[in-house]
Amino acid sequence: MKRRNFIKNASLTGVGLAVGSSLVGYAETPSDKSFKNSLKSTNTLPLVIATWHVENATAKAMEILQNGGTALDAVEQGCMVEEADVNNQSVGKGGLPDREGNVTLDACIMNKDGDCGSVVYLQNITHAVSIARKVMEDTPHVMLAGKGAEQYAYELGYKKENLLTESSKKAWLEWKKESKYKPIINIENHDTIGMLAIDKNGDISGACTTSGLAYKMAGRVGDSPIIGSGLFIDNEIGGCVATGLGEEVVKTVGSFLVVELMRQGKSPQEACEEAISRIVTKPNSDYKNFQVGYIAVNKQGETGSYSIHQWFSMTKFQDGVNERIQSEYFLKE
Ligand code: SD4
Repeated sequence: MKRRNFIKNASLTGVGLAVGSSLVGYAETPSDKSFKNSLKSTNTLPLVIATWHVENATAKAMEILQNGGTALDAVEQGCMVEEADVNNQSVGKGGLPDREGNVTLDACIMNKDGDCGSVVYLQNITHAVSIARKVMEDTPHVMLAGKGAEQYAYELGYKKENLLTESSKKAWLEWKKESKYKPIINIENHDTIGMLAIDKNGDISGACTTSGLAYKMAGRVGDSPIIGSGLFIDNEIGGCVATGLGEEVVKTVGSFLVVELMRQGKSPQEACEEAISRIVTKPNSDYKNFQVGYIAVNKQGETGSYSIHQWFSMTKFQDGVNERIQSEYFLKE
């Protein structure tokens, strides 16, 4: 049984690699020498990558890195750009609410020393990522939830805010008419933000922040604040962040898996593809109906991204170029 699964997984990974190689931006196969060289030739530091289409966020992070700031400062401040953007309906202020109309935020952050902090089910505070950082730096804990996290934010001087904007409220009221729950694939191509940065010293940090799935059950927490699932950093190896249906990421401990695969010698691209294959090869996987995407960077500054469905993208800022890179994907139809 184990052996059969192993073979099944191995062959599917092979499919992912072969299919991926024919796509956007990659003319050669992954085993082709020039393909490997092209990945290696772009590894100048500092660099920042983020999930989805978030050029303003990566620009903010790069500004910090260029001024000699740490990767930790860069990912926090980059994520804060999206948290404050009321037009982004899946992060921070303006995020779509749960079924009861409450906007609840999940976020986490991890630094070069392997320290981490997270907040789950945080309400009434826009900058969840900053509270997560404070949990990491100023408390003896890793994770604060709900009222405790909110109370901690007030103690830090944050003010209570209404995170439900008029347009998110309108969307929720519209949804309530039928109350049909189905994860939305690639919502507006602009979703949960996960960000990874390497600073001038070569140190890696990462952060992730989200309002979670729109119209989730009250109390639901996704992958984004769960260290190892939504985010993982190992400064010796690299980092990974996830987006999409958090339940599936949690079940496979996705980001930790990607970093461990890189430790074993896989490139960031190969590691992301293998982590997606673990999801889609599960018996009875419903992967046609949900999206998961990973982005990853290794210590050498090589990057990769992969998703189940088309239209996932990564924003990358390196060598003065801040660009959106369409991700390779598994499901070709
Ligand atoms: C969650 N992973 O709460 C988040 C949502 C997300 O793209 O990333 N959507 O499950």
